[in-house]
Amino acid sequence: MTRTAFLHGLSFFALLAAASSGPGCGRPEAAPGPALDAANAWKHLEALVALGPRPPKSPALEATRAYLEAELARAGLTPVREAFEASTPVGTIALANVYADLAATNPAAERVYLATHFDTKLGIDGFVGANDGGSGTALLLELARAMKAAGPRELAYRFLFLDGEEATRAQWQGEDNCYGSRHHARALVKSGEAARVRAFVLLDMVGDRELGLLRETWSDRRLNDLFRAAAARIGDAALFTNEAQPIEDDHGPFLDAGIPSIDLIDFEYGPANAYWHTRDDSLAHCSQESLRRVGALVLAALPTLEREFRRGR
Ligand code: 1BN
Ligand code: ZN
Repeated sequence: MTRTAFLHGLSFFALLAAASSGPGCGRPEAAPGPALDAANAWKHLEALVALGPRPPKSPALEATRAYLEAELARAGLTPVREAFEASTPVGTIALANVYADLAATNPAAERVYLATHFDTKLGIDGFVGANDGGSGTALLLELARAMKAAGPRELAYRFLFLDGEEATRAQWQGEDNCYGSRHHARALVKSGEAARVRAFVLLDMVGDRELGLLRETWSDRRLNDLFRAAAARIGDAALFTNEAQPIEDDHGPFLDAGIPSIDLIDFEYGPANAYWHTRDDSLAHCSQESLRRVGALVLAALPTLEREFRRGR
């Protein structure tokens, strides 16, 4: 057979395969990745802000939990409410995390956490936490929807919405903060499940209109590098600033549990962070585009994380 006839034969089979598997390619196409709809995330943010401040014991905080459960169920996931009592300087408070699991192709697969907090800080008039608490929650709901719609991945995922992140006192001191994350991480360690968690990714204050994620220095260095590389790959290296700073946040208890963790956070909210924990943390200072950029970053980073990130490496 001549080379031309051979190629001709090949192209005949290629055409057959292309006709059955999609345009322009002779082999089955990879399943499309999750398609994030930033407008959906923004709608969630508007809905959360419309509930008003979400501090401990408020009806708005309970309405937020109910909203999370309803939206996770609408996405085809099964929400789980993890209720617990937190002993705080202002007394014992009933709190509840909400989470939903996305099973992997392999039922024995390890798990990655995508997490955020949804509460707002007590005692600040008009503080609705559009960015602080709202943005991560809105984006994580949309990530959960998009990832569920795209089907199972190589690793299992848990979408974890944390309660009680904010301190009950004015100052962030000692253990008066991160109640939901400490509760969840403690239970993971107790059950032995912590050893099967590949990584924990926290989204906090990711809706700032003038977005700039810093290098949070408690976070796992390899995860910091992995997310920066992903930003560069999608042509959005500007998503990260050159700032490096340690910030205590909900990733702390997971780091303490030996789980590689990262806090994706913008901690320059307004001039000299002037909007943080004030009534200026509003929709007007957030943008749909910022949610889109961080969502795209997370989705771009996950395949590398799944492929290259192994515990103990
Ligand atoms: C993030 C959002 N944090 C609180 N609300 C964590 C934090 C704690 C940030 C102390 C800076 C200082
Ligand atoms: Zn806060």
